[in-house]
Amino acid sequence: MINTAAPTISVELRRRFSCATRVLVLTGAGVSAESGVPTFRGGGNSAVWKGMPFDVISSAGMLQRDLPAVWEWFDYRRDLLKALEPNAAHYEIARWQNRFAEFTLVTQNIDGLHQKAGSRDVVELHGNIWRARCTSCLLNHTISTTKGRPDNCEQCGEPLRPDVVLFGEMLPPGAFERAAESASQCELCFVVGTSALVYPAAGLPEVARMAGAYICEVNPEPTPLSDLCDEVLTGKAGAVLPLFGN
Ligand code: BJW
Ligand code: ZN
Repeated sequence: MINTAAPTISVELRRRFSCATRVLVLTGAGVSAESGVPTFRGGGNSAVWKGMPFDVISSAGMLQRDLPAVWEWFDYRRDLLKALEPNAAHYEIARWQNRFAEFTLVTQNIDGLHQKAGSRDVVELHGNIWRARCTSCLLNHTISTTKGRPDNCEQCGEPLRPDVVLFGEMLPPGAFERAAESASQCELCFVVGTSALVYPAAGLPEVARMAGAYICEVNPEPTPLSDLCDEVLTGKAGAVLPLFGN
């Protein structure tokens, strides 16, 4: 039988949460699952597009071979996303930015739901599905929910590509460095809704741990990071995170 009871937050974690000044939150696809965004791995939800696993279609190689197919996959996902709203986990994390003196939200998600919930200055490790980038001059273009996306750069006329980080691509300049710097200085680190399989993001909790931070994972399933954590809150982010506000 599945245990649906809310996990208990230890006295130690509550104490640290009330005293902390430097806090880092790392999120993954699971934080958006309760908004209706499919996760990548696990369960029956593993992303497949026209018979291709997501790590094939969302790869640097596929972009080289077939940019229109990559756009079709991202157009499909933007279409799904445009009606979706942040959930209780996104809103709770947004409240934390005003609670701690130094707060850094690092996300692997490209859906923009943290920002929609009010989070500012989010470190987006894997880009954003609501932006396109010129393949030549690198100019960013915002993609609106209402108008169609342009195919070519408004500055130089060359083709655009999704401004997301595909497998085998480098992260945006400075993004990982900023995240790693915050991880190396935080006292409390939450790891929420990530399978912790994709690097370099999955290495951030280890950086925080090495710096002496208390690590708390929030996930209904164990991950390769669970053993490294000081505390594992087993449950859905939308049910667990609001417990901190009470
Ligand atoms: C809930 C929940 C609820 C469910 N509440 N939780 C070191 C070792 C080995 C390999 C590498 C390495 N360093 C780099 C690599 C290669 C590669 C990599 O990591 N591969 C591994 C998979 C083996 N990394 C890269 O290529 C990265 N680039 C790079 O490192 O550049 C340098 C370099 C270049 C060239 C060669 C070598 C190095 C780039 C990674 C880009 C990842 N991009 C994607 C796709 C983005 C575009 C798109 O959306 O299509 O990003 S992959 C996909 O995975 C997506 C996600 O951001 C990312 C992480 O997934 P996430 O968020 O963890 O989601 P899931 O689905 O895996 O897990 C969901 C979790 O939620 C589960 O645990 C559930 O239980 C939980 N959950 N409901 C809370 N309600
Ligand atoms: Zn251009």
